[in-house]
Amino acid sequence: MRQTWRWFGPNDAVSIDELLQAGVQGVVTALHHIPPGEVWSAEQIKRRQLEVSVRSDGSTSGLNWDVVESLPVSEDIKRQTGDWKQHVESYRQSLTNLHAAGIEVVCYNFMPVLDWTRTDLTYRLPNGATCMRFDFVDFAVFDIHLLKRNGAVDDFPPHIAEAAHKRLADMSDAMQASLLNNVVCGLPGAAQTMSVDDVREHLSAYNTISAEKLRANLIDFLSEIAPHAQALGMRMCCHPDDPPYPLLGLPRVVSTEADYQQFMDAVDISANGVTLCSGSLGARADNDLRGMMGRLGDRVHFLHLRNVQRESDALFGSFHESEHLEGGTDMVALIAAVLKEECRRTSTGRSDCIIPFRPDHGQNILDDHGRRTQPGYPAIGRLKGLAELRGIEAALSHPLNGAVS
Ligand code: DNO
Repeated sequence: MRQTWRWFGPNDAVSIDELLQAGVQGVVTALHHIPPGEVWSAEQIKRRQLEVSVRSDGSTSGLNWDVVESLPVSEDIKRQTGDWKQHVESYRQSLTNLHAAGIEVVCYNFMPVLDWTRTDLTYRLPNGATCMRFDFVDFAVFDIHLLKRNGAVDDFPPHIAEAAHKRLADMSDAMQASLLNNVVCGLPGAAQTMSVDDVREHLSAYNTISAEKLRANLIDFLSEIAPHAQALGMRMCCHPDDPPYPLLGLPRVVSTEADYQQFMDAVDISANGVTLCSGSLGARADNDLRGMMGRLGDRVHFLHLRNVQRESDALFGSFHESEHLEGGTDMVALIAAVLKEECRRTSTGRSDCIIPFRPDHGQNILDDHGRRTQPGYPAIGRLKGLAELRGIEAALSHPLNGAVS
């Protein structure tokens, strides 16, 4: 397993020097400033590679840009509207340019409008750490009462809608503003302030797009892109919906093993693969992460290892981001499945037998409090996660352990 780390570029509050001290082996990054639909030029890619390759004193870091996360898919491609065909062309060109720069693994997602969604970015745990949380009742407050989306009330179980009604009465204006802000954090352009009207406009563009249509559009996109990636020797890997169920009346088609199986069968080549995110998928009780690694493993090109604590027995509901070895996913079992897949690949002579993973998200602990990092991406909380995951790999790979062979 290759120990990678997400780095948001020179403005990231966690520096390349710090990544080295954390023992990171490779970098996951993206050209976040380039809008979806535009080409990533060879020059811009080179510039980011250079930024990854040096420490603050100008000496070489020895680190490479291993994985792209994400090469974003434009909303036009997802809906097949406007200039979508041009955007597909740009996507192919970006892949060509990335390949020329020596980068092979590209993560993307196919979530309409939203990327990830949380209601609280600094949920306080009993030990003083903070983490991100999705509270189903708060989300219902947002959807039914702040956004006032048509029909929203019918999308929640009656007891949740009722609880939201009661909770709203106890929420100050400041609390409502903060809830709104937390939810829109996962929207495109969230760095700028987005109003409720902006959100409504984004949503209305999907009024006529059913889940079937979105799935067909994903398959069309992959039919164009994956063979190109395959010819270049690259690997595309689709990140799951986070959380893995429909929100705000939007369709979602990458939430379960069956979803993955469907679009992988439709374009049945190895370049059409999976980003196995145990945190996103694990928010849903019926996703069996270890089994998914076993069954889809051949096409898993990238792993996000984190854990969530589901807060109810419902299939969908509230959850918070737990420590990497706590929560609903048995991380030891999952890593054992990853190591087995790596052994299998080695025995068949595959060149991609070492799968990159990153410790996904982390709780804010110690000096993370007060450091201005991206939500979910603190330095120390992630380092703790990485260290724990690395420990599992070391133990399971040790000759004394007969479990892997
Ligand atoms: C959140 C991330 C996602 C992910 C994209 C991949 O922390 O896991 O934003 O990068 O969905 O396309």
